[in-house]
Amino acid sequence: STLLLLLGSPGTGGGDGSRALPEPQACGVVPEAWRFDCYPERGVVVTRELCEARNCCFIPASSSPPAPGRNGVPWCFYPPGFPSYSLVSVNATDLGQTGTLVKMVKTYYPKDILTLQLELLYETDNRLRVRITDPSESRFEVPIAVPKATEKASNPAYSVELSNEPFGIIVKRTSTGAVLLNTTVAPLFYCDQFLQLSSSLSSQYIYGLGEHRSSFLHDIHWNTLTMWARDVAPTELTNLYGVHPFYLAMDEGGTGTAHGFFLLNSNAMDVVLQPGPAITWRTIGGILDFYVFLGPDPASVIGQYLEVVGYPAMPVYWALGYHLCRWGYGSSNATWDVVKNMRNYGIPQDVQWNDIDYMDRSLDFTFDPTAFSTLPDMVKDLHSHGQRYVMMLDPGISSVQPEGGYWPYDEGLRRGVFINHTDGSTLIGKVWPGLTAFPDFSDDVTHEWWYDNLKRFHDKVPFDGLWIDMNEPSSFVDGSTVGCPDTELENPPYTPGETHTHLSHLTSSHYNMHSLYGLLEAKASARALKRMLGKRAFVISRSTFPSQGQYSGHWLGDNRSHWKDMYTSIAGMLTFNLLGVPLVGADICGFSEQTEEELCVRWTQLGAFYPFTRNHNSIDQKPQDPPAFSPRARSAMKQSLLLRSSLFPLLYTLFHRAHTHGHTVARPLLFEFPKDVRTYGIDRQFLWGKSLMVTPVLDPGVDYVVGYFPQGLWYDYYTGDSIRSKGEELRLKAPLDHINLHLREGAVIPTQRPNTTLFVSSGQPLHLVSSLSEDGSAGGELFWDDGESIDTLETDQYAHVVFTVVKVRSDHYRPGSSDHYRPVRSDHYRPVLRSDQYAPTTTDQYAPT
Ligand code: MIG
Repeated sequence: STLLLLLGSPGTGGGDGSRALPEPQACGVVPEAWRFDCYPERGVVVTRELCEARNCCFIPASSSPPAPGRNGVPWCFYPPGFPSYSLVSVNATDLGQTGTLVKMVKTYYPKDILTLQLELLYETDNRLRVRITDPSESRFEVPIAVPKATEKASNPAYSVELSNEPFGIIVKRTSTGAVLLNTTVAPLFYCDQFLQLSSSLSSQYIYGLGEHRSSFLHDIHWNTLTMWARDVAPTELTNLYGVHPFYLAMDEGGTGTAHGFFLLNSNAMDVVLQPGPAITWRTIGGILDFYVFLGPDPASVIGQYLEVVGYPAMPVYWALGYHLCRWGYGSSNATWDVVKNMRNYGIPQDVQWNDIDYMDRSLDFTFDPTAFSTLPDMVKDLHSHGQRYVMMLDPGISSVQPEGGYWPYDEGLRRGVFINHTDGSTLIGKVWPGLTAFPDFSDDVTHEWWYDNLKRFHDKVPFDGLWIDMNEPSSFVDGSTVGCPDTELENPPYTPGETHTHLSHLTSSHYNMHSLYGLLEAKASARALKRMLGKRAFVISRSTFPSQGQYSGHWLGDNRSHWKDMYTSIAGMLTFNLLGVPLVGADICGFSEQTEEELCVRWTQLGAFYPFTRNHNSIDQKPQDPPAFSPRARSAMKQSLLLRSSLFPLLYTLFHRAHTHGHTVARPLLFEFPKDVRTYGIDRQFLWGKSLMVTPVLDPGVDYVVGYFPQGLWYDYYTGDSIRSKGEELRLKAPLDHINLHLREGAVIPTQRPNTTLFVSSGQPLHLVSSLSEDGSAGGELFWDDGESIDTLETDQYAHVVFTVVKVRSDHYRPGSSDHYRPVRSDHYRPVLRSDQYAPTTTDQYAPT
């Protein structure tokens, strides 16, 4: 075939007339940035022979070999005109169009589906849905409830063009003509276990695509993001605990408009970003079912995405307090001592947690009868101090019966709640307690059994919320105790990134549902808690999937006590806010390895602005709770936690907005300043809502921090001093006891006198802080209710107060006169800091450079 390529004789290759090798000129015209990988299999050294056997172009790239885990410029790529599907018919439907796609030539993967059905659904003016399915056989579809449109959008913000030969979809924004999607750039694949769709991207500014550890703005230089839920400590270039095939992208040309894309598919997949800019979705199952969201601003894109997968739940108020946890307190008394210490120092703490070490022999729904004998008393004591208790549960249920039997397993077997092998026997893996069975949370019977277990345990230990770990699900053995069967599902023709070691124990449903496990466990847990306690459920889950926010929050997993991990937590937090899981935070001070005092102080200050604020530490590390440090460090931590507590009314109101409108809580600057390209890559600063900007120190040994201030007037939160920025970087003073906070002009934010636990319906007085804009106006709001009842909005048990400040310029104001507006010296506008309002006492917070 090498010879044929050199001869460049089209149409004569390989005996099969349609299998022609591409002409060298055709290969040569493809720019490197636009090469779509024809040989993505990992671990294969792609030779000319292998490449040409696929009828692809083989040209070594100019660049040096790619970094590990990152594919560089492909040497083997699809030529223009590579066989793909043709659109042979199109018909109008009530909601859009339907069409038939056919393909004549099989690909090099098994089981091509040669006839496909295309459905275009103009669901709303800002939402297009496209489904490509197999008309002859139904394939797996993700079991989450998405809205069903009943009427075709009347005035869509998008237009759709279909290319017939080869088939492709081009989606444009009507108002600007910007191309948001163009799938003609590479051939479409639709085989039983290999589905691939590529598209141009309209810019290099792309966000989302969790769960990965990276900067907030993704790198598009040959960056493969694998999606397959996996128990692995946050590392770059590898798939982590959750799966979120959604991206937000800015339109071309820096106009500030944005759009989104969501592939509703739960199979193992690779998502490849390349500098074209372009994207490839490569999944090994399910169907191609995707949405395009038209925004037009970034925040609206997220709102539109969350309309599809569900708005996040309104958290119970104490979810927003300070949580303290570690693996390896060793006993309930040691845990209790930490709580007492916190109280002695007057440091805010709403919730105490325990990790698996509270369990008896690592068994769920038990507690160690000796080391944790006082656990029930500790929990009662927490309650009598207005504090809460949360403990860990792992999904693996021990199948080795300890003496006296083990109800969760025995009863689970009796009710048939566990995942089985295809022959119907219980699949056994290995987790902390040893051999374990795995509950099948896709089944209602399992939900009932989970509830019964929780109830039985709650009667002994009246816990308030749940921490669900290991739910990727994680197992310490590949497959099961009997290994893996030798089936097509176990040996897919293409294996996305880090999936092979876990592409195991695959019953056909696990192949499709693996990455949904954490979602379904969270759903079962939230349901059970609501039913048992009659209040909003508190669940924090390690594994997540779209729609997760309806049931749980998320922590970012097993980070290390490094400065870098503190920095990447901001990107993680912002990404999960885009993904509809705003209740998110990282282990403050770091999980593995030993933290240091300075790092822990800075991290506690940043963590005070995570929507979910928890200090958690690994086993065998020295304590890192605030009392464990020097008086100076301790008081800096205390100050930042009191500050958080004082801002609770704002935070709670932001969560209300997330719950009712799909807004972000911790918000990237680009959401508020989408026309300012300088904000697009910012992930060292962030906002709470639209106005409160947080500029944490992320480096050791410094007493200043540089932050970007988008154009406008900003007020130092503590002093009220103002800065008028042209859109510039400023150097701010940042002594160890200080975290920089600035209020954007035009805000009114509700605050509360802080306390060591949060109060909602009674107790601490509320205040307002207002940062007037140049024209003397400002606005804001407060959502307030009892903090824990379910559906207070629906049942009208809440207060929603809107604040507006208008400057009345009676001295000067003449309607219609052109000179009525005069800028006033900015220091006239200071937030009113009332004497009883909490403001940490530091001096000289900023010094513009
Ligand atoms: O295999 O329960 O991410 O927070 O402390 C480790 C022990 C299991 C992993 C969690 C971590 C937790 C730890 N768990």
